[in-house]
Amino acid sequence: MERPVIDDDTFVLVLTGAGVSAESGIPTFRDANGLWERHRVEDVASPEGFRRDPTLVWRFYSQRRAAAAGCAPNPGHHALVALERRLGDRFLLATQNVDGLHRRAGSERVVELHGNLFTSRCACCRRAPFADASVYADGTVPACTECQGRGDFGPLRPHIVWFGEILASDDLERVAAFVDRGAARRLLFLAAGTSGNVYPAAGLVDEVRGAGGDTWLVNAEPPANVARFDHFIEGPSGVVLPRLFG
Ligand code: BV8
Repeated sequence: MERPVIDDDTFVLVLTGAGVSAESGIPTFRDANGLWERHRVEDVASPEGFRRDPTLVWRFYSQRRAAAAGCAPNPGHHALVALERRLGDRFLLATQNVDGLHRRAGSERVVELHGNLFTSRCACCRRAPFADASVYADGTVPACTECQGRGDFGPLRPHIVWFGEILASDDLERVAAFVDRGAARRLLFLAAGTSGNVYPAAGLVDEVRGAGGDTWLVNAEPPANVARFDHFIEGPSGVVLPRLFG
């Protein structure tokens, strides 16, 4: 199997998607039997859907919280932890996954581009997002305890970036700064387990290529954007990533 050269000058930016958690038992989005086959994305993962039916949205995320809490990181997650320990600040992991499995595996330099399943925030007030593993299976829409009574009482919502919402600017800036630092030395980009359908994450490969970086993709099958990568390794990330970096 082709393997990337990682020397003392190399900066590695990793982008992961749902495929990396598939071997932990977490369903992907766009595969057969994926989440978007059973749920309309505009109903459960958009601000308009939440305004229309917050009960449905909380049921969807409650089910996912309950399922993810029972899952454990797999060898793909652990291989990225080992790579980070080797590279230190020359490593950054940008994940589209909200399941928290990278951090549970031990990854520290992590940017959760699409938020976190086990964090909630108020839909109305400026209260800081907070850790929350609550499951609302009975149709409850949780209320914010901080703005209640001050006239702008609002429901809590999952701390997730929904379609049509803007990703956190400090997260995007952290990734862009890493690309700049790596481009000044030797930059390697690895995407794993992602179909390359969702922007801005799907555009990262083009940014890295524009900066002169080498681009790798590990995926169970060739996705539509495979031609935008310099190297493609077909296979399950839980098997391929430990072989690449083990
Ligand atoms: C925004 C909720 C600014 C979280 C998610 C540019 C061009 C076109 C459109 C746009 C554009 N820029 C912005 C857009 C609009 C939109 C977008 O991208 N639309 C697409 C669909 C065309 N983007 C946005 O709205 C973003 N916001 O840009 O703000 C803005 C705003 C308004 C107006 C202008 C600008 C916000 C995007 C946030 C999306 N949030 N979901 C949740 O509940 O989890 S997206 C959802 O998709 C998940 O977060 C997920 O992480 C993400 C990406 O999916 P993947 O991870 O790739 O998963 P998928 O199932 O697709 O693929 C899995 C792959 O793994 C498969 O290929 C499979 O073969 C493989 N696989 C399976 N098993 C394995 C495996 N591989 C390896 N090993 C295995 N074992």
